[in-house]
Amino acid sequence: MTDLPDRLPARLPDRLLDRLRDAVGEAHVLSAEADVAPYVVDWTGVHRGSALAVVRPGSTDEVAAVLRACHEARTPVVPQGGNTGLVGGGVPDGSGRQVVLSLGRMRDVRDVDPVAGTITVDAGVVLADVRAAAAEAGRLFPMSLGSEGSCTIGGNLATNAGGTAVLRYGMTRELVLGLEVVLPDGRVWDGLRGLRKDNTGYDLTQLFVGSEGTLGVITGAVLRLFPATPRRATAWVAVPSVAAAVSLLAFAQQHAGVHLSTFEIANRQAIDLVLAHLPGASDPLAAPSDWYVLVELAGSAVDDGLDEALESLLGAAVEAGVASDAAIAGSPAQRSALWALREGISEVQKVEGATLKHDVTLPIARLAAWTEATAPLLQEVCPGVRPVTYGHVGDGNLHYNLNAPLTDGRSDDDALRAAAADLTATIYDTVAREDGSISAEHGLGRTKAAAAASYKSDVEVDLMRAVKQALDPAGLMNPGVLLPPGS
Ligand code: FAD
Ligand code: 2HG
Ligand code: ZN
Repeated sequence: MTDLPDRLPARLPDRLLDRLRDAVGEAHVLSAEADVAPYVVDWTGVHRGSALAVVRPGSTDEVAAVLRACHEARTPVVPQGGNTGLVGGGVPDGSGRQVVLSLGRMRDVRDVDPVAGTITVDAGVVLADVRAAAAEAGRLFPMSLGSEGSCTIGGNLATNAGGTAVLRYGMTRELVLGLEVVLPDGRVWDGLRGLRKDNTGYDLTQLFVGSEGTLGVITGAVLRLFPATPRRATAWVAVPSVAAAVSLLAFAQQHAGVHLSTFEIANRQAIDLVLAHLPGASDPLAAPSDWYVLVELAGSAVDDGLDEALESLLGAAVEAGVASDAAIAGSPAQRSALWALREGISEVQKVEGATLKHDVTLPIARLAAWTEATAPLLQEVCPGVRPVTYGHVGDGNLHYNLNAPLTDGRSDDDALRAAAADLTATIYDTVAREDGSISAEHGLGRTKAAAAASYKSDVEVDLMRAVKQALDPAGLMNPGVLLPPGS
């Protein structure tokens, strides 16, 4: 790949800034430190960079003009949606030479077609707004993340986001039919087709899904809609172990079939943090348990009896010893309270102190043995480290996040930071040995690009580099993200 020149000609930034202002209007090119600040730090607060400017185009044509100008000036571009990514992929590096391209002004729902089952949106539309537009048309857009009030469809597509509905509806890549993308040189690829069947060559749509802003800027998408699910039955279930949770999953699949829509796990440590830091949170069960599962069944208006089905499957599970207790939501408010226990975990981990995130996935059959074997290894590396383990157990995906040990009752963040590299290596090595993946749903960003390359075969890394070279030969799109710097 062509390397960028080490130093840009001295006058170039000014000329580039003028061209960017011409492209999107002066008000939408931010360069004052205070204006740029929110765009150069991520949600975790861990990834911080600096930017030459933040550009906020209002249309696909404006995105194209921005990319043309940056391409001619050989200036790297970092696409950014809601800036909720957890791996540092949406914020610039520390060089001050990168332009952040925010999709925040591109928020139009272009079309909803309930009969075809499609919704066509700008990439900057917030996920919750896509879900609301679908609901208004009597349909469901199933993707659901704790960040859905801020993250954008462009970011979801660029990271191939997962979330709590993957079990039933699949990852983002299974929810998209077509894309509109601005290429690194400013050309526009209009692939906004809503066809279910289209075998006319390489699947370019899927190439851009999960590309984390390294191949182009997604500006629009045609997404799939599903029948609405107004009937829901939700339970918070105490289970003695991860092995029991996996057995309960098999039970639930057997008893509830297609109605099983959510199957999320959390350990007691996670729930203790929620109870300590989330206002209004309370434990729905009388006695504490090592592990919990949030189970939800969902169906259409004709699917009566979901509560009874859930109750009977949980009764059978308790009898079989795979669950010890359960609380079934008796009202929408109780359902929201159960969901808050699960969805609040990321936020309360941050409040508690330094956190080391690991978004791993394993074959479901090996999940329990891996979890049991790994916990003591981590204690050897960092005594007292607190695994806050939760996630999408139905997909084999655990957020095996670590909070710092407590010293005199306070989070000893320095101890966690000192041991971070060894803790992460322990987790990644054991996951790799069990044929798992070191990024299930958050992507690689800047945090994991090097590690991922080291766990992949040379052939796989070469293929990824070849794709990057073909679409972005000047290496201007989000350099250092997904592939390690210099590759
Ligand atoms: P950003 O953070 O802005 O960007 C993410 C990446 O996508 C960057 O590499 C960026 O360059 C690229 N990008 C953004 N927009 C575009 C575009 N239009 N074209 C090309 N590239 C683009 N993730 C999950 O998968 N599952 C979860 O359950 C989940 N829960 C979360 C809960 C919380 C509380 C938080 C804070 C995050 C969570 N996330 C989850 C992570 C995050 O929300 C997702 O990765 C989301 O898809 C990112 O969307 P965004 O718009 O914020 O993207
Ligand atoms: C979730 O499932 C998200 O809640 C966030 O993927 C996980 O913050 C995290 O590590
Ligand atoms: Zn998750």
